[in-house]
Amino acid sequence: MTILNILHFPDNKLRQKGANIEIFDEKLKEIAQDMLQTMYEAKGIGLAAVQVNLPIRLITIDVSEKRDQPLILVNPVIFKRDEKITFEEGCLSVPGFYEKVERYNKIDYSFFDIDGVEHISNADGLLSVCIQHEIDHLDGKLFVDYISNMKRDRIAKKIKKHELQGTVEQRKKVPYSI
Ligand code: QAP
Ligand code: CO
Repeated sequence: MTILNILHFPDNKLRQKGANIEIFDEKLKEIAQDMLQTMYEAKGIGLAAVQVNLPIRLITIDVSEKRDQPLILVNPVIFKRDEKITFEEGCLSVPGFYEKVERYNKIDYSFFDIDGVEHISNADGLLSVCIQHEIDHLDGKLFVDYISNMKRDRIAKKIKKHELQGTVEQRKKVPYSI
């Protein structure tokens, strides 16, 4: 298993759209396990393949308190939405920033499991918001797209600055190799 590299906003690769998955093979199972491991290691509740630079319609989720109820959703589609809800969201691709976003509280959705079997299910509350957030990733959309341009630009600047500082830190550690 491998910890995958999570892309950070404003990386343009986060704007890639995920393609529908048509082959349910061992490789897909491996990717799903790597994504779960990556999500748990980063202390996330949801991760979309696009966030790890894989433009396919695959998401992993675990909203359970004990973090022992992994969900793997392939080609998820929401076909019914009900009741508005406002949720303070974060994102592994927008580390350290949280903003209120309006979503649907109740959804009916379909997905394929990792073996290629189709299921229909419903969700509300946190799980519902998480599925909407992750499907957005598969369409190249981020939660910061719902906030003001001014706030979004400020967040982009701050993340870029942090990342630059990270590079500086790395450079300090091995000055002789640069
Ligand atoms: C999406 O988000 C979500 O900034 C998943 O420093 C968020 O797992 C769905 C995270 C809220 C519904 C409600 C964020 C971890 C994790 C950070 C996440 C951070 C460390 C975000
Ligand atoms: Co996210």
